[in-house]
Amino acid sequence: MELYQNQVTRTQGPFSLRMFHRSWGIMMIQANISAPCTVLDFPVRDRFIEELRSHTYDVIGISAIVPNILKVQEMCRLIRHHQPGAEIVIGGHIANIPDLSKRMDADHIVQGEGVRWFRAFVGESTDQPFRHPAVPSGIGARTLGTNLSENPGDIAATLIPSVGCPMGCNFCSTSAMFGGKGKFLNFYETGDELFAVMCQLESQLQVNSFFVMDENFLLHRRRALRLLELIEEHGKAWSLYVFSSAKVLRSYRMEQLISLGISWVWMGIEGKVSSYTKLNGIDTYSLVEELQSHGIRILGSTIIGLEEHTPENLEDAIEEAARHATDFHQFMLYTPLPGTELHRTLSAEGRMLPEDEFDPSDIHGQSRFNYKHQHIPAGTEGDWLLRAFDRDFERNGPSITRIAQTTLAGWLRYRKHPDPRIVQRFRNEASGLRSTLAAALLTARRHYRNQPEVKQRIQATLRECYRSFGWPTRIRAWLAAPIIQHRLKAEARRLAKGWTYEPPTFYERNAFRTDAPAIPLARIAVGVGAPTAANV
Ligand code: B12
Ligand code: SF4
Repeated sequence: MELYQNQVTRTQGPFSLRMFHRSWGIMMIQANISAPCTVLDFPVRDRFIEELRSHTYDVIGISAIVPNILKVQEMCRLIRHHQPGAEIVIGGHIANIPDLSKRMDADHIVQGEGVRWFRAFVGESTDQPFRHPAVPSGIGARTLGTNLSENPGDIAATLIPSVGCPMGCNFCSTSAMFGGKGKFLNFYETGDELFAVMCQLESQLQVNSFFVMDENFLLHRRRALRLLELIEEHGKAWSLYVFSSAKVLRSYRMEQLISLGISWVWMGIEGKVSSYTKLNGIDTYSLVEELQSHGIRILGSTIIGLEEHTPENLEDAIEEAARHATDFHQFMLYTPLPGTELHRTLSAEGRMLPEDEFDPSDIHGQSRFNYKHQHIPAGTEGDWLLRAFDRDFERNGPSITRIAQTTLAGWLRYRKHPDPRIVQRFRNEASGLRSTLAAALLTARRHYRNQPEVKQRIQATLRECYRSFGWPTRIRAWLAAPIIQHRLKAEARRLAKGWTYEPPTFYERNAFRTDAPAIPLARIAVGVGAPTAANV
């Protein structure tokens, strides 16, 4: 349930950003049905069995992705054993497997949007408005061996405006699951609706930033521009973290992006040899550089193992990715997933590997191919992927220091902006630079004392930080750096011993479940047993 460690900062060791994300799909369903409902998120096997033994359910829904198929099979078996009267419903990305019903003992397989399906299933009207759960976007964040603050104001709210993506790239299982090219589903059609939800989340969770879980948020232009008008009208100093294709980003003026509060963008950077058109005609180097110079942090995403990749050109593709010097970089293996055009094409060409030649749990984009690549010898793909992570880290240093650099650039550029709302937004974002981030920079600079290129970049950011925020920041950094350095070393030792970071189990009922008041109510889903220094 980790985003950064699994697929972004994977080889950054103790500098990696660690954090969990809740299962938003089932939370969304729970928040939107009036039937009594309990969510058990991230249970271990024994906890799942305990729940089946201790409470009787009419319906048990399971949400999963394709690599978790073996776990879901086992869960169905356990349900049939302990609760033979329950109906089993399976949804989420796993439902894209065409013959899933033959592979497991379930009563319903639900492809696509689950809220409306569940409403219909339990006999409720399907066209009521969606109720948005109030969920912090990440839980248990830590880096450099230090748990990060989860106080109101330090966290972002999850905002889910839509599901699906109309771009319909042939390998994209998300687009495929919600109907493919040209199709998507808006939970909130207009900027007004979205703004109202954001205001509620702002007051309920005490946040001023939003992780916008929408595969191409800015593509819905009318909604985004109306939201911009309302944000301006109401003087909201909000930050928005979005996913966007480069082409769509370029269709906005920089002032619009800044005024809308776009402060973090997840963007595909497929490289020169890619045949995908979403980057056509766009110089991603200058785009990244320009966005960063305005304080917009970039998570670049590069696919390893595109059809055109060969052992001869992959080194260049990796170098190209690293040269973008994005704040974060995700690398993923090109993987045909069931339900996609790519999967159908490779199946027709006879290039998918027989299922007994791989473990389905390994097909998650970070380990191995499930097909025969035309040029990359089988078994070498995982090494290429690690090379990409390593090269990005080696060239650009820890992501935490890159974020500091971009955030500082934004502050320096906008601290005197005539609109106080914009100044406030950049002040909020830069607040960490006055203390913890400055200390992290000092720690990293000491750590990289023997790597001149990285050290120099960190040093320049740190100097600018001291210059901008003065002696109090310098003193705080000096005082905190030895502590962080100590924690960094301790974290490195823990990692070397094979320590893993696991999410806690969440157990929450909705307000309609009145027979078990002892189960915490899912109002604000911060949940039970969030990780603390004591239990990691
Ligand atoms: C957020 C996210 C994560 C988060 C959190 C996941 C979590 N806690 O469960 C993090 C970052 C941790 C993560 C990790 C991974 N992820 Co991920 N992730 C996503 C992402 C971007 C959004 C999912 C989401 O929350 N959407 C918003 C909610 C509202 O939509 P939803 O989940 O689809 O739910 C709706 C329907 O699916 C349905 N539904 C869902 N569950 C159920 C259950 C029932 C019973 C019913 C009826 C309906 C139903 O109703 C919901 C409301 O409409 C998707 C891409 C995408 N846009 O879907 C990838 C995606 C799901 N992840 C993917 C992968 C591969 C992974 C990793 C394996 C990556 C890695 N190598 O480590 C890990 C594995 C995690 C794990 N062990 O399960 C793939 C899955 C591929 C596939 N076809 O199976 C996706 C599709 C990305 C991609 N295209 O490659 N992921
Ligand atoms: S732009 Fe991204 S989310 Fe949309 S279809 Fe292509 S890969 Fe999927």
